Amino acid sequence: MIDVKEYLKDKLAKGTVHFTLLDPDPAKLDVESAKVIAKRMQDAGTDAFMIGGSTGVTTENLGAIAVAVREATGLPTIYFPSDVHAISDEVDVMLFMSIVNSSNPKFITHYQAKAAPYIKMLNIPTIPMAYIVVEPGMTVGRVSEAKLIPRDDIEGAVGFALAAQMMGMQLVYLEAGSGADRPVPPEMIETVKMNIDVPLIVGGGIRTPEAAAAAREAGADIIVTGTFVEQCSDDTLLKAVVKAAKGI
Ligand code: 1GP
Repeated sequence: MIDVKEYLKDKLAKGTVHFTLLDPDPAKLDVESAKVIAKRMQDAGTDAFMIGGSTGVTTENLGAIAVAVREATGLPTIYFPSDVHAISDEVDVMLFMSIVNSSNPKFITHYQAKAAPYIKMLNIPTIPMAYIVVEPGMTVGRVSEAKLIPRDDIEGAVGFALAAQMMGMQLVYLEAGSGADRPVPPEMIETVKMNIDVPLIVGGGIRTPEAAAAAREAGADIIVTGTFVEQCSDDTLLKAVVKAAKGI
C-alpha cells in the first residue's frame, strides 16, 4: 500500500495536485470502465484517485474500484467516504472527514464515532479533513443537511476553515457540490488559503481549463474533478484541464 501522506507531502512541495474523483456506484461506473478511465487520467497527468459518492456506495463496489484503479495505474486510492457501512481496506488511505457546516451532528461526529472502531480494526490509514459545503452544494449539500455557505460569505468559509484547523484537521475541502454549475468562487479560495496553513482542496463544478487555472491561481493546493472526467471523451481536453489544475 502507498503511504499517501508522504506521497502528498512530496507532490504538494512541487506544486498544485490533481485528484480524479470516481463514483463507485455501479449505476455510474463498472470495474472495466474504471480501469480505462483511470489509465486515461494517469496519462493525462492526474496524481491520485479519490473514490466516493453521495449514494449507492458499498464496501464491495468501493473495494472493487480501488483494486481496479490500483492495478491499472499504481497511483494512490483515497476513500472519500459517504456511508458508514461502506468501508474497505483495499484503499490506501481514507479521508476521515467531518462535514463541519452540516446542521446535523450525525455528519459532524456521530457517523464518525460509529465508523472509527471498524477503521481501527481494519488498520486503514486516515487523514482528518474538514469538509465545507458551499452553494450550490448539490446532492452532497442536501444529503448531509449542510447549512450551505453562501457564495459571497467569505468570512463564513474562513471561520469554518480556521476552526477546523484549530481542531487539528490536516486538510480543508471547499466543496461546491458534484456537478455544480459554478465552482467555489476564486475570492473565497484565496481568502481561505491566506488564513490556513493546512492544504486546501477545492472541488465541484470544475470542468474547463479556465476554471481549473482559476482555482489554482487563487491558491488551491489540490483540485478535484469528477463529473467532467466521467463525461469527457476528449483526451486533449482532459489533459488540458489536468495541466491547468497543476500549472504545467
Ligand atoms: C465532488 O468536488 C467533487 O465531491 C467533484 O465535483 O463532479 O463537479 O467535478 P465534480
